[in-house]
Amino acid sequence: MNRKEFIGYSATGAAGMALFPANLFAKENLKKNEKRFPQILPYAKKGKWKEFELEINIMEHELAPAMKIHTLAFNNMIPGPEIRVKEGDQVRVKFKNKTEINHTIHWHGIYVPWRMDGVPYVTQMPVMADQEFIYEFTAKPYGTHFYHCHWGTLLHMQSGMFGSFIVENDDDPVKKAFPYEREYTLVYSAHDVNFLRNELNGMLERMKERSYLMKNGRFDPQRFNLFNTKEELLNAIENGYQPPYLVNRRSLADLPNPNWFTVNGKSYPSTPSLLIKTGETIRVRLINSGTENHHLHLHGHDFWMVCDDGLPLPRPWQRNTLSLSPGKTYDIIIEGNNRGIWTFHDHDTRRVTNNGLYPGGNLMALVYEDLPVEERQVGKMNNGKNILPKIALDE
Ligand SMILES: [Cu+2]
Repeated sequence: MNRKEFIGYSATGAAGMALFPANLFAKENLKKNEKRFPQILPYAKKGKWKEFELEINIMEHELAPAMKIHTLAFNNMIPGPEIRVKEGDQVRVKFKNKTEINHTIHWHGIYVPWRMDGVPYVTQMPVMADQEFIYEFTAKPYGTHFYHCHWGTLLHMQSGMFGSFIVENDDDPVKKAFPYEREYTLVYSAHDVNFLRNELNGMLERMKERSYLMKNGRFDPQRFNLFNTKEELLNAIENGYQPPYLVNRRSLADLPNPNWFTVNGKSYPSTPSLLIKTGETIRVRLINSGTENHHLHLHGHDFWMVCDDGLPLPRPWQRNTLSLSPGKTYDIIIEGNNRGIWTFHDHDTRRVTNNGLYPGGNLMALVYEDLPVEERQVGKMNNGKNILPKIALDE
C-alpha cells in the first residue's frame, strides 16, 4: 500500500465513524432520534395526587454501538423517565427497589419537605431490597431540575440513576420572552466503566452477605460500618475498629477516571440530534448529573442562556459556550438563523472521546430539517452518492 492509498483507506475508516446516517431525514432515523430524549413518565390521578411509579433494576445498557455495560436503571431506561408536572401539583412517587442494593431518591432543586429529601440516615432509612418508599411533595419551584439516587452516589449516579424533573408553569416566563416551538432535554453524565463494574460487583456481594446475616440474626452493624452516633463511631475506632476508608474497600478500583461521556445515556455516534428549522426557536434544557465539568460549545450560532438551576435569569445572556458543572442545570434558547448541520459538544476535548478515542463522547449536532437536498451533497465523496457532509471533526 503506498502513501496515497493509505491516506485514502484511513479517511474511509474515519468517515465510517464520523458520518451521520446516510439519510438523517428518513422517517425511521427521525423516529430513532425521538427515542434518544428522555421518555415522559405517565401518572395516575389519585385524589389530589399525581401518582408516579419508579422502580430500580439492573439492566444491560448500550452506550454506543457494540459497547454494552451493566447499569442500574429507573424503569429500565437511562436516563430515567422524565417527570413533568405543573408548579403546585401534588406529587406522589412510589419507588420500588428491585435490586439487592440500597437506594433512595433525592429531588435536586425541588423544595420538598425535609423528610422527602432522600438522604439515607439523615432524612430517611435507605430503601432496601424489595422495599418501597413513597415520596410526597408539592412541585415547586418552576424550572429544569432532576432526581437521582443518594445512596453510594458516586457509583449509583454514574451507573445511570438519574432523570429529569421538569416543573412547568402556564405563565412561562421563558416562552413569553422567546416563543419557542419545540424543546429538548439533554442529561449529561460521565462513566468509568471499569470502576463501575468492580464496584457494582463488590457491592452486590456485600449486600447479599448482609441480607443473609440479617435473616439469620447474625448481623453485626459494626462489621457493616453502621453506627448510631458519631460518638459511637469514634469510640469504636478507639477500641480498634478500622473504618472502611482504611481497609475495607469493596474493590481495588481507584477513584473513578471517566472514560465514557454520555448525553441522555448515549455516546457518539448514538447521541441525539437537536432538530430545528430556519426561523424556528427551540429551548434546550441542560442537566449535568455526572461528575465532570462540561464546556458546551455550539458552532455557527450564539444562544441565549435563559435559566440557571431552573430560575429564569432577569437578563438572558447571549453566548456560544457555557460551563455546565456537576449538579447544575441551564436552559438555553437557540434561534434557527444559520441553516446547516452544526456540532454542539464539550470543548474539553477529553470528553468527546470513547475510551480515549476521538470522535465520541458527548459530541452531537444541531440539524436543520429544511436543509435542501443539493446542500446535502458533497460531490464525489463516497463514489458520488448523495450523503450528508461529515460532522465537523478535527481531522
Ligand atoms: Cu442507588
